[in-house]
Amino acid sequence: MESTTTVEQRTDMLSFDGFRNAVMQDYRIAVVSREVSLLGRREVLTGKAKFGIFGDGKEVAQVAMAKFFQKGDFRSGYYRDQTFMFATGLATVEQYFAQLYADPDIEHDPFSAGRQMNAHFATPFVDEAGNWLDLANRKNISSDIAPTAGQMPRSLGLAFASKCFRSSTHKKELEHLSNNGNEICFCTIGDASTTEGHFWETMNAAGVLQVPLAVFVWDDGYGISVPKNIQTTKGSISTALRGFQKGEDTNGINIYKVKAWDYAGMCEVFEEALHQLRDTHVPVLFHVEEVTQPQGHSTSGSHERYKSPERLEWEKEWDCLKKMKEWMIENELATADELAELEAEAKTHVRESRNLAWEKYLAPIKAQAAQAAELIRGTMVNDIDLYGKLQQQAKDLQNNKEPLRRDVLRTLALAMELAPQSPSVAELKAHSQSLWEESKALYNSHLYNEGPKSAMNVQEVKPLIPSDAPLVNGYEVLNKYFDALFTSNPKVYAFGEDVGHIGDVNQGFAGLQDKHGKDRILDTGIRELTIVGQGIGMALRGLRPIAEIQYLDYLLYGLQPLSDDVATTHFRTKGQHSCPLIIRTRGHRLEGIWHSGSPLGMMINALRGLYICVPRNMVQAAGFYNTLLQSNDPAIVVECLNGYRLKEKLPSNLLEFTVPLGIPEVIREGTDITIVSYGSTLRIIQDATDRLAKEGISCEVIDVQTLLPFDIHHQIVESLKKTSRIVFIDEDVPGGASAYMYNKVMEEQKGYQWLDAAPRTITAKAHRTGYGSDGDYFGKPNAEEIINVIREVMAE
Ligand SMILES: Cc1ncc(C[n+]2csc(CCOP(=O)(O)OP(=O)(O)O)c2C)c(N)n1
Repeated sequence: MESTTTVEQRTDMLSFDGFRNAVMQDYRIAVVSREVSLLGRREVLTGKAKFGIFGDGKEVAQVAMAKFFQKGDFRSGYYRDQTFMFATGLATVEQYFAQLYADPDIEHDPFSAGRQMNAHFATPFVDEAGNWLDLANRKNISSDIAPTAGQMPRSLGLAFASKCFRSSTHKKELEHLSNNGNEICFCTIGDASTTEGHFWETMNAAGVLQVPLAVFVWDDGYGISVPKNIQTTKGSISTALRGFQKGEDTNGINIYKVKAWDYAGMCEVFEEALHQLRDTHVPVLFHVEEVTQPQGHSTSGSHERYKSPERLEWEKEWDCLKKMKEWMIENELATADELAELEAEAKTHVRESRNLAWEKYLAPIKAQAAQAAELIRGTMVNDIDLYGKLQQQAKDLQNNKEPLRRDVLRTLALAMELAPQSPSVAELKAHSQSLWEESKALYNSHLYNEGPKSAMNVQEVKPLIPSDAPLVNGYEVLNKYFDALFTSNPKVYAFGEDVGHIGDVNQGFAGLQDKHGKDRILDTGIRELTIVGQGIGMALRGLRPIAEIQYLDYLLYGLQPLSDDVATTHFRTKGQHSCPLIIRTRGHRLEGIWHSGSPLGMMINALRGLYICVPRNMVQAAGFYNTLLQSNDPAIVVECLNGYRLKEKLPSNLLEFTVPLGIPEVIREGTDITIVSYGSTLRIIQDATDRLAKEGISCEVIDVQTLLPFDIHHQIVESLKKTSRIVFIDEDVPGGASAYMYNKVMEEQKGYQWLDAAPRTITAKAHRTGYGSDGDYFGKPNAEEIINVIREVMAE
């Protein structure tokens, strides 16, 4: 019923009847969508859903826009786009309501399996085994996120991927992913969200890169209550962006202004501009003005609080549905009666779909409640009072008209608390346990890939180091590795600041742009946020981007999309998207406040959903790249800043060897104390432990190699069983990643049982590290400090 305009219809549109039918169909979708908003809000206000945000006021603009969204295209949008979803045939009203109710059945809410708030859409990009679907032949929706403008960095990457596909020399191999890079990324954003830096960085990068990005700004004049004159210079995003306008001999973007109530006008402008964009890859921005928001921002408040009576009156007068209807009648495309009939039918359709969604959402919970009530009713007790209470519990549960899963579990728990001695408790407990397991699959799964594309399933292959293996600088290991990698895998791309022409600041890519091409290994502007976004979009489209953040200290600029977007991608789509983005960066100690960063605590807390690899040398780093490239999981590899000029033996199986994740390596065996660490600090530890050995203290040094995951087979506790003493050392702040390692070993591995002395952490200072070698010495853990602490532990 809500399918988009087909090719046949388009051809048919050349006739008056065909045109009329297409317009009627668009109007119908717009009316259905409005009804969804009205009814959806009521569902929240009557308590059937917790929160609602709707697309009323944008209906006409979105039916117009949807006409030009073709197979292969992508959307990176936000929560106002329900009409577009209905018009493209990618969502039904029933599915919409299922998501509003947080229905965890993916058959009911195919966008997020109840994990996302309403109107956060997605279509599948990968199958259950993690293989990319034929995205070139599908209409593709990248999963929405709630942070304003959070869709922008990703939109750049989705569009940039078209450019990669167009220039690829392996088009045949990639034809299920792209048709010669003809795909546009449609990006939607609210006018107030254009205030975010994300918007400006993305527009600038798109203007420089010349990628097929179409940005639609829905301008309703407000960001919740704050009007646009407080949001945007000159109160107009298209005016503010004027300098971005592409000239005849310049790059840039094409900017158009349209009115949200002007169906015919929008169709005309969108068609022409998008047709050109597909061909030329010159980005476009449509400033869609005079948008209304009839029900206000969301269910959390009313717009009467901040809109003047005049504005409210204007919104009624210029409501896009009203205007479209007037236009249709004026142009004799329909009579008022015909439209009234269509509107009545639309209302019925929405109500019926809503009812179906609610019934389907409730059915399994009701079944759970009935089954639990049955069990509680049958609980054997020999106290009449207790019996009565249990019967009442069962009755209350069964009579609950809108039970939640938690009500079922709570009632079962209360029943067991009431009658702990009952012989039925075992059965209640087992039943409860099975419900917990079922709920885990619904609510707690898919943080990472769980199937064949999990990085955890990659088999270890040891590096082969022949006896005559050349001893080379660390950066040369990477350089030779990347050379082999780019020769063998056409899906791999690398980009970042100074990565292209000079081959990165430490020469890992030196000479490789000349060899493999400017379109595979490339420089970017200084824009960590959109470097990450560029990688996200490429990864979602089936490429294998290695996005470089020049120094770990600058990861903060790109942390938001990594945390909000990448880390949640697999979880929030319940495995329907994979984002195998690799962030390559370098960190730990070097010089001064902003080139010594080791904020691993920040990262492991913000980035659950990514793997975090902290190789101690470049051979290990290459091994991690190989492991990750065989999987669909996203990850960060932190190379040691001061390791590029240290000598390493070059393995002969550069593309084959892998380093497994979560497997620590004992790099020095000992019997008196276990030292747990990673990265650059290991070299300081080596000095300290050599000297401690002379005093007769035998240290076992363990390199954890990855922080996420952490020691999956609990090897560290095995070492602790032997030594009974343990120290965790790193260069993060006190209470950072060292505290995380401590917690893992003490709590998860139950290490506390084996201690003969208090466990310790040795970390950097709370302040940043001062400049110069003494700044480093007094700011980061040093050998003398390590020796002193270990002597103290040994003396306990
Ligand atoms: C980073 C961030 N800051 C604040 C919010 C809260 N918030 C949600 S929507 C919104 C206003 C957005 O206005 P606009 O971009 O004009 O879009 P509209 O909702 O009007 O369509 C705000 C401030 C958020 N979701 N994300």
